[in-house]
Amino acid sequence: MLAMRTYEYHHIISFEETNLVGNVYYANHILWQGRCREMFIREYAPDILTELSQDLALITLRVSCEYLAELFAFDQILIRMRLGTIKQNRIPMLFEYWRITQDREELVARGEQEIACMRRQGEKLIPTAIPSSLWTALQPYQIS
Ligand code: SSV
Repeated sequence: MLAMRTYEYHHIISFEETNLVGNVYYANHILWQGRCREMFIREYAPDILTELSQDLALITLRVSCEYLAELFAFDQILIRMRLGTIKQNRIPMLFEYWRITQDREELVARGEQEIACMRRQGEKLIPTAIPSSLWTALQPYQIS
């Protein structure tokens, strides 16, 4: 089987992300999905940032997370992002959250989100093709 390529984002959990009980507040997992996709753009298609300040809009259509284990301050997390099946202007992303320790990697959460490429036209949002730089950056992550 052909292994699907992943984009990796590393994160070390801070006390600011934990709650009174000491474990990570659930909403942070969604923030990390956001950081992961942004770092991908920053690394592989930075011109998208300029476009976003003009008429491009990358609209988040859905987000989810399935929590498998509690996380704590100083845990080292590796987020692996995979590309789902692109349909028209929509880009689905799949996330695996791994806790990394000296001797093992533990799957601690799974997530998904989908964005749509749109352009602002006055008050309206009009569907638009995936911008070419982003499309090119995504190609190595498509399963053939
Ligand atoms: C302003 C804003 O909302 C930015 C959104 C950024 C979206 C980035 C999407 C990147 C998708 C990357 C998919 C890569 C799969 C391996």
